[in-house]
Amino acid sequence: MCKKMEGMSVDIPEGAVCRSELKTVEGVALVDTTADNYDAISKFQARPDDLLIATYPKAGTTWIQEIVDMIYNEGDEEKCKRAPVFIRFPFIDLWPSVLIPPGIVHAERTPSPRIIKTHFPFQLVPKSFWEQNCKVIYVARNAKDTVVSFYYFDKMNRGQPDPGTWEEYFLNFLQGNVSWGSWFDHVRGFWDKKDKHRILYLFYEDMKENPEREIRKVITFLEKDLPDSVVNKIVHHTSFLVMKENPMANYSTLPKAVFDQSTSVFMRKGQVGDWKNHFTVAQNEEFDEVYKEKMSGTSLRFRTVL
Ligand code: PPS
Repeated sequence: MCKKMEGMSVDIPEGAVCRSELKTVEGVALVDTTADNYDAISKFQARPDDLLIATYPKAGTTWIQEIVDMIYNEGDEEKCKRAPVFIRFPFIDLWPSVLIPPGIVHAERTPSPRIIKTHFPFQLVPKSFWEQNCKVIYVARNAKDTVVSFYYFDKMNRGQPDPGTWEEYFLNFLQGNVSWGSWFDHVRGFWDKKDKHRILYLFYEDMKENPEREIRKVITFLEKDLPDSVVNKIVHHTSFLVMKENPMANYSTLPKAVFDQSTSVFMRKGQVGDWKNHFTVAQNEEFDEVYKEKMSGTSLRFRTVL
């Protein structure tokens, strides 16, 4: 039987997690449990030394989380293996029915300095992050690879709305009719605000092209000073192949009732350009047309191949 909002349990039988519906908050599509509790989430109290990791889903959140944790722990992999990623980093948007408490409760119980995850678009991020002048790292990934990654994720994450067919999902994504809303509004929203707040805006494609260069940007932003030997360790520990085998980073500790990784693994391909294996010629044309319209007037540029 499918149950929702029944409190916490560590024993998660098949069917205990059920797929969400989408509801809107200020016109942004969110999973129903997040939308229903948004009022409480919006009142979350940030602390000045919180670091917020903000992303549209599938942009490289887990990757940047691991990088930041390695920086905070000065390259000590064992310390970064202290707990799975979803325990180490409270995800304030979430209001799960099982396994972990609501994200804001999880965050309140986490000692400072906290590294907090959100997928909210700029305007839905709790205001206290801006009032406290918190640092924010935003990672953006090109829309074509994002929609492919998101489709496979929504198939295997049993708490997400049913993605339907690839063709249906593709159209829903273009219309912003997926969890956390429009990719276009999300990447533009943070881009427009990046110089008004302490926001480091990174690109997944740049991280793939030259991880060391991007990791050094993060180290500088966090005002840390680490020797080359530690930077090299961070590059290695956060590479796709190492993270794919790391149970504390690859979500394999989540029960199948939550993430059914027999459908698709979380650390799926980690590439730039995989969209070419999924888009038809017609879909690509349609995508480019919508893209041109929705991205008009911005200086924001993405690479869809390296
Ligand atoms: S989530 O669910 O929104 O938090 O997912 P997120 O972590 O943002 O995105 C998952 C995608 O990022 C890829 N990934 C990586 N790529 C390259 N290098 C490293 N180290 C890395 N870690 C995660 C992961 O494989 C997902 O992308 P796809 O394209 O599906 O493989």
